[in-house]
Amino acid sequence: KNAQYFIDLEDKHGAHNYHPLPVVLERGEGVHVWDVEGKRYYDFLSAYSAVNQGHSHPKIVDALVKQAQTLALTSRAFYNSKLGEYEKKVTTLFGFDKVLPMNSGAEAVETAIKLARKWSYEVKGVHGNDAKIIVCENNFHGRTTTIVSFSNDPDAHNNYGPFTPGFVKIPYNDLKELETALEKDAENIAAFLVEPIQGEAGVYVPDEGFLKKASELCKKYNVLFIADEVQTGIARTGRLIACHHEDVQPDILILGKALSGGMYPVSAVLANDNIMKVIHPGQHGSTFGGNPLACAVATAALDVVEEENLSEKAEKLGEIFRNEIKKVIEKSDLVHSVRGKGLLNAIIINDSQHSPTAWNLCLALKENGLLAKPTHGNIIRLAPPLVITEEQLMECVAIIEKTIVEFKK
Ligand code: IF1
Repeated sequence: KNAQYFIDLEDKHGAHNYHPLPVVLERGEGVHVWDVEGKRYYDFLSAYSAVNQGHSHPKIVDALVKQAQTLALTSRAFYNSKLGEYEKKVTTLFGFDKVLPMNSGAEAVETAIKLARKWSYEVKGVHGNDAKIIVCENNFHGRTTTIVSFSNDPDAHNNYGPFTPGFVKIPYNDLKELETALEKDAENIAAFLVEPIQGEAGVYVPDEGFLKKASELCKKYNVLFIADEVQTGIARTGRLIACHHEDVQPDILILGKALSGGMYPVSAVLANDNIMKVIHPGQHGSTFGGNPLACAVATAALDVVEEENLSEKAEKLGEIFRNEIKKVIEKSDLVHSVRGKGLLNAIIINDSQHSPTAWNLCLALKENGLLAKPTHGNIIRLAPPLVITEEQLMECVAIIEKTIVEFKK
């Protein structure tokens, strides 16, 4: 059975909501994945930063297998012997009183929105159904109907209405607009929801000080600062969460993806008691949220982040990577620039957003043994698992250099 067989099956029987690179993967280990023909690749997508700990990390696999053989799911109708210790670990590590466990990133964002609204009515004193949440242009927070209501990406948003009201959009990285929006309607605004680096928008890093000043503005107007660190969290940007670059502790922290090392869908919403206390039994939940398997996996995944110093590694290797890529850029006019933080980086291709150049470059990278995917046409995200060694990273730089230098439009 060759690659085409599997591609044809997906094409025939699966909804066409993705346009994958034509490679069929069947195995992964650390920074590598193998296709059905046995060819090995460096994974520079890391499942959108979910496999920060590397593919099939033995410690996380062990936790998964052991717990699956013991107890996988109880529902929250009963206590289980894994949840409490996991909750203690995750709250201690990130510095919050409480955690609310969910599964997907989008569910955790929904949870944060509900929590902020409820807090605004019951603690802040917003009236009726007037609560508003400030969000940013070009955000990506997930795919639910409420979340796509405040997306301005036409693909994510169009024809999914009627849309959920209560969101105010401002430009990203714009403190003036944030303060204007806060000032205009201070008594009705529950929260400011923001990605510390905009991932889907193309790894857009805000100006230094933006997060710090934004969080201070929120405090000034009694508005919750919600950080969506689903993609930026868990050491990806060189800190445990990207907010730590500016010593910001969000009021509500949203985690997902690499919280489980990509082994299992595990997401979380963290907040202190003064916020989390507004949710009482029966007011929010999930069949799978906080299940023993998820807790065992996430506990192991967080252990790996600490034991293997993945934050420090991402910080150091990210510096090296951007410096090396800058040298490559000088040798070619195909790539315009490189940007990012830690090991969440992107190169911007010197071509229009709708040109096929970035896609074709990704096909060429694939031929040379490295997998990456364009985002928004002319931007290619480069985000290897954080367990990559410096030697492996330099090998990848060489692959990227060779591919760029040899590339013909
Ligand atoms: C898709 C991007 C990454 C996220 C942030 C919440 C979620 C995500 C900041 C929802 C999810 C994904 C989902 C995936 C593509 C992807 C993505 F290209 F859109 F930007 F990661 F790079 N907050 N991001 O980035 O989490 O419900 O998916 O678990 O195709 O939708 P989820």
